[in-house]
Amino acid sequence: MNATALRNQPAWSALQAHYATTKDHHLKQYFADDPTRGQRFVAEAAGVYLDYSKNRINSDTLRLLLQLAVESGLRDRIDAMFRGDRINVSEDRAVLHVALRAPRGASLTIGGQNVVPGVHAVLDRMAAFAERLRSGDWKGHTQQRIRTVVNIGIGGSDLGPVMAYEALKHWSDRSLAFRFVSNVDGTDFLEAVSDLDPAQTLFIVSSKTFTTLETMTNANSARDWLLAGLNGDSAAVARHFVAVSTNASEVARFGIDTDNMFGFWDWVGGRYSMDAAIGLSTMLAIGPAHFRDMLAGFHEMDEHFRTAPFEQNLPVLLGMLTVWYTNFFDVQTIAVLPYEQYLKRFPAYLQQLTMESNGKSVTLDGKPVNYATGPIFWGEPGTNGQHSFYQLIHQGTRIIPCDFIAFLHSLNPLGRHHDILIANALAQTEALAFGKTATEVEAEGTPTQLVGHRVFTGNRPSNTILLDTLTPAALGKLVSLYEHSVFTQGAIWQVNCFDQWGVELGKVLAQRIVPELESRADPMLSHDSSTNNLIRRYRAAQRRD
Ligand code: G6Q
Repeated sequence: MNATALRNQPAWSALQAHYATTKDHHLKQYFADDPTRGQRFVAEAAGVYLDYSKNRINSDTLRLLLQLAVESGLRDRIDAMFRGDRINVSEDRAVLHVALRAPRGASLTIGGQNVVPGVHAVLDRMAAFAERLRSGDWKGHTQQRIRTVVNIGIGGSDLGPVMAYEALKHWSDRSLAFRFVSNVDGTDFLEAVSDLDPAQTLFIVSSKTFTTLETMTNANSARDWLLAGLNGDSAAVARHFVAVSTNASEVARFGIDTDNMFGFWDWVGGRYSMDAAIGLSTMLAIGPAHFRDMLAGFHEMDEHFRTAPFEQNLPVLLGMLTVWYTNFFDVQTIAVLPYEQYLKRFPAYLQQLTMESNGKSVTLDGKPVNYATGPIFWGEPGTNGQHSFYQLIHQGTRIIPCDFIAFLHSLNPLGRHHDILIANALAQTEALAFGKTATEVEAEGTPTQLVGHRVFTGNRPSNTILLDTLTPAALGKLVSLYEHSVFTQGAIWQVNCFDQWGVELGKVLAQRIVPELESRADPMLSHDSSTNNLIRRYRAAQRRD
């Protein structure tokens, strides 16, 4: 199927016609017409409850969206991924992050080779290391116990680990501290280590390629900082550095003992690697047993995605709703609003997952798309966002579909806090959907000149995603839910969710300008006049002119 073919799908045309006739239908009316709507437009699997009734859809919308999924070959795409086909066509790679959470004894193959035993071999090595470090058996160069772990990585080698650490802090060993350094801005590194004792610090250099400029710059500074604090004894590196990478030779060149390297594979994309060895910091924090619980949660949602009929399939439903808003309502952004403080980095994590995966404008065969693809994802935890940007969601001119994520039980029960938190989440979805009419505002005694300001048009869509408690398994389910929702969207748009040429570009471009900023001699500049001028201005400030 080529790009034009998507727009020629019978379901696509039917959805266009359906949109034209239903686009102004108000959620208030949908709910009035069907008092059971709030129980009908729901789905539950793997302990995740999805209420999608407050979306601008009816049964026909749903039927047509699922028909579009069928016509777009979503089933084949799912099967191809789980079969280990090289579905990352632009990099000629299989995409098998689902194998990272397959139980011991399962079989997922690439080119006839079962990759699951290799996955568990690495998990076992990680677990052995984690036990040693957590028990204090692993000592630093001066025989002191490690008290702080600093993960150095960026993008997929940072956002997953930091999100998971924050999300699962409740389950972590509080006698160990964790820091995450990603930015090449020296402030990030210096602030992270300013109060640390090198003798008690372990660095994890997390880099799939082990060539990423930011990570290697930070890793080199970390090595200098360590050696400066430990009398320059380079033997210390082996006790204070471990690596997570696919590139053993570069790891060895850096001076890290490859016995302390934890590998993964080219069939794991960076943004899909938090449950591979890139999750080493997570395992050190929460311990191997909890880490395995997290993997089991991922796996449960993977199996649901792989096997459940589309109409009950949570990732498919979430993904197709995103397609509905993106391609028919011309929605530009989607807000993700966790009512759970521990998920404060979840929106940042999701930004990479969603936008690096589906921010594409050519199809799998390299042809330009003639429809919109990945929307912008953003968000903040509730209730904080309510006191800032929710204004625009309630009363602005744009439709911003929202995912409200909440847990039935708090990990930190404290007086009435949780009841108030959840009441806010529910109240927001209600207000967004139903709004407040001028008549209602007037009935409250509002002065006439203020009525317009206080009207809420409503009809603003949202999903509510409820889980029981934020356990490691719950986090795995939630991440897997979004991973497969992204996959579903990508299958409809026929884009490659698994490459990132836009990110690669940045890696190359900076390498060209660095020497031009640093050279002693005046460089021959051949950029545009703006870039040339900015380079000269920087050089002048450094007195290199
Ligand atoms: C993720 C991307 C990107 C990558 C980083 C770090 O899917 O590919 O964010 O994770 O650029 O790359 P390394 O792990 O190779 O340092």
